[in-house]
Amino acid sequence: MEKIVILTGAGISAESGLGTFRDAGGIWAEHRIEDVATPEAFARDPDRVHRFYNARRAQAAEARPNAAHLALARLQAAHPGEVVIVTQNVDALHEAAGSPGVIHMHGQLARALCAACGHRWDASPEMSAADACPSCGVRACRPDVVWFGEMPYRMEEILDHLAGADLFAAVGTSGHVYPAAGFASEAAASGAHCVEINLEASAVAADFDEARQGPASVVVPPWVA
Ligand code: BJW
Repeated sequence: MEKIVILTGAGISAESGLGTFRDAGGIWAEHRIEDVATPEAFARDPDRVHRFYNARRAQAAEARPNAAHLALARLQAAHPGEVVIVTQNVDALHEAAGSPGVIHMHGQLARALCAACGHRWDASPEMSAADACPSCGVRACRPDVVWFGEMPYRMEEILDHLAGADLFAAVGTSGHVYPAAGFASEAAASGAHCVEINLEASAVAADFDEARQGPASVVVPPWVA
């Protein structure tokens, strides 16, 4: 049984209409990271951070999975238990495509997190700093996403998957954000064949054995077939 680990980034959702972060005109061209994607930004101005994520949540709710999400779901269905998808994306497009067990290492727009007690629940479309936690009642509700300086979710499980991988593929991620940017080198160290699928070479392209360049919706379907 072959073990395949697929890391996805914002590029896989670009053709579903969701903006990437670092491409020209991307999210970080419109918003400064220090204003919206750090714990300090949230402590300073929670309303601004909630406005940013409420807008992204509304946009994500309109998006539909594209041919790349659908192809990865088909790959999982064809090889039950052999294909793990780890996504840095906070949208739910892999789930909408039918992928089971997706690991959301940077959290999910659709979930809320209580900064006081750690309770999680389904986010309302318009979250606000005044929302009370359904468990402890404290008004410290934040989006359940991982900001710079915070520990990505389920790292031990991800590192175990990488250590056992025969094949590792990264789809639509720039390789600028760690620890995800280090996954190819982790997987390669354990003997996995590493494939990068992207419009262009990422910042960590040298860690891969093979590159397939082009839009994910064009490159991924024949790659999984
Ligand atoms: C297409 C396409 C198409 C377009 N088809 N392709 C080591 C060295 C240096 C620094 C650090 C380090 N380790 C940690 C750090 C600090 C920091 C970090 O990485 N800083 C760097 C910027 C230098 N990392 C952290 O703080 C992380 N936490 C951490 O490390 O905790 C400690 C720890 C220690 C030990 C072990 C484990 C942990 C947390 C990072 C959290 C990132 N959060 C964000 C926001 C999430 C919520 C939200 O969505 O708002 O995550 S930032 C943003 O970047 C988001 C993304 O998931 C992430 C990655 O972006 P992604 O997906 O790669 O998108 P882009 O836009 O960068 O690239 C898109 C790509 O797609 C491009 O390449 C295009 O070419 C391509 N593309 N269209 C195919 N159609």
